[in-house]
Amino acid sequence: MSFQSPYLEKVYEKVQQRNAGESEFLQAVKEVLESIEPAVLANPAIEKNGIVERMVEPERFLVFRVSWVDDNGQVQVNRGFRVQFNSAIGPYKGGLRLHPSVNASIIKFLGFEQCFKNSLTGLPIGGGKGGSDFDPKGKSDMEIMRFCQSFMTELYRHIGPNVDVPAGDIGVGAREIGYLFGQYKRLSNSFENGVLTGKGLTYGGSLIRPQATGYGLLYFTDAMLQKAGDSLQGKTVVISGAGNVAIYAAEKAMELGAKVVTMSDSTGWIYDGEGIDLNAIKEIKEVRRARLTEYKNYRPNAEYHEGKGVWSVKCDVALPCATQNELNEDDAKALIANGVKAVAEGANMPSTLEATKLFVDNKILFGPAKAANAGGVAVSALEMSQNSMRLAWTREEVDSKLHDIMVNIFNNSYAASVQVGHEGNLVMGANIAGFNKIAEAMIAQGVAY
Ligand code: NDP
Ligand code: 2IT
Repeated sequence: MSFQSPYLEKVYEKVQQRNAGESEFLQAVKEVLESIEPAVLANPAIEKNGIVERMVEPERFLVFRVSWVDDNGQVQVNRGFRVQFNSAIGPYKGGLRLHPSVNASIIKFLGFEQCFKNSLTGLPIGGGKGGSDFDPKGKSDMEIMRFCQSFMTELYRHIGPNVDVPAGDIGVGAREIGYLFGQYKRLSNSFENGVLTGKGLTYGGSLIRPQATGYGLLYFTDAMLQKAGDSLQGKTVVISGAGNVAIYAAEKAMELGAKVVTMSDSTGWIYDGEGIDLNAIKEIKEVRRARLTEYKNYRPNAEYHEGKGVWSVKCDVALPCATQNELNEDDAKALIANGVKAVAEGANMPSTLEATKLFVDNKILFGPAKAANAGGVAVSALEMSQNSMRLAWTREEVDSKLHDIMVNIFNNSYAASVQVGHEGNLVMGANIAGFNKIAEAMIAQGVAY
């Protein structure tokens, strides 16, 4: 193990024992512990107060059965999860993921990362995450509704506007949030719309929330490029994914003068040298919930390839926006060999540890997920503010707050990287800036959990 600090070494050993086999969670913890080392060595109060061993252990981890009836009258059983990771700086906050791969390791890695991300936003939100191994693909609206109602029938007793505020993630958008909110309202007999974010506009949703993660990612990428005296104007951008984050990342990249040439889904990827037709993507993915194979019907000159391949395309900027560990060491080598200037993570932990190290060592402008994709949860926190006030801000107001938050996250992460003598290493900078605020709040609140 690569720790200088015997304290961190000991904490990480314990994490490995306690969470044996949970590869995604261990990966996320390892990256954070390695990068906060200078902050831990510089402040003896961290070890004295047992901060790191408390941060790596969730405050609460709920696992529950979700049974529902499909359209054929068959009973189906899924497993539901909610991790309430850290409430030092605010109510637990984080999305719900519906995907067949969901398990304890994935929920815990996402919840752990969320704590630092939420801290970086500067807003009062703690960290949480949840979801289920339910596969939304091919399900009817009624099946989605029955699943969401059953899921909420257990979850509702554990959440609340001042307790834990779920939102969307993979497989969860406005449709699912609507069904979840309807069931919460019925069970609690109370219109508390601050309990969920990502809601529809008619019942307390915020303008710009659907766009926020993608737009925020580009505001962050723009800030990285500007610091290096560059901009997005005229850049070639490759994007993976074709879901919520990918679509609005592409939209903002184009608005800022770049050309987006790829997108992907879980079966294949498209290359469109003339620039992706985003209206076609929105119709295929948002309206019809169909496959990217259909893109050729709109743009006959575009290429469709089965499997994975976005990172082999020559580009200036790469934006992984699909899922964890989708960009490995070989992909990073290919991107670097092709002259990539900036990589910013729209997805959570899309780069493996080896790929991240290559980007950092080669001085590629690298925006780690916790910092670069924080725009989604930041606007969720703004949605909570609007719900508390019972008022709604305009599109321009929300967008300008989002922009300022992303620039602040970049500046704070950059400043933290300078402070520890690793100027420009935003992996260290973001982890340290996020960590320090939570640590200070935990120390102030004493040892109760
Ligand atoms: P969506 O469900 O809208 O889209 C996910 C996209 O990624 C789809 O194109 C999907 O393909 C693809 N994908 C998902 N899983 C896999 C997989 N195992 N292999 C290959 N492709 C896959 O989700 P989001 O856009 O909301 O989320 C994308 C990423 O961004 C996730 O990592 C999420 O945690 C992260 N994120 C999301 C935020 C949000 O506000 N929504 C905020 C911050 C981060 P297909 O259509 O075939 O399923
Ligand atoms: O990973 C994330 O930050 C999200 N899925 C958004 C969480 C939120 O509460 O808006």
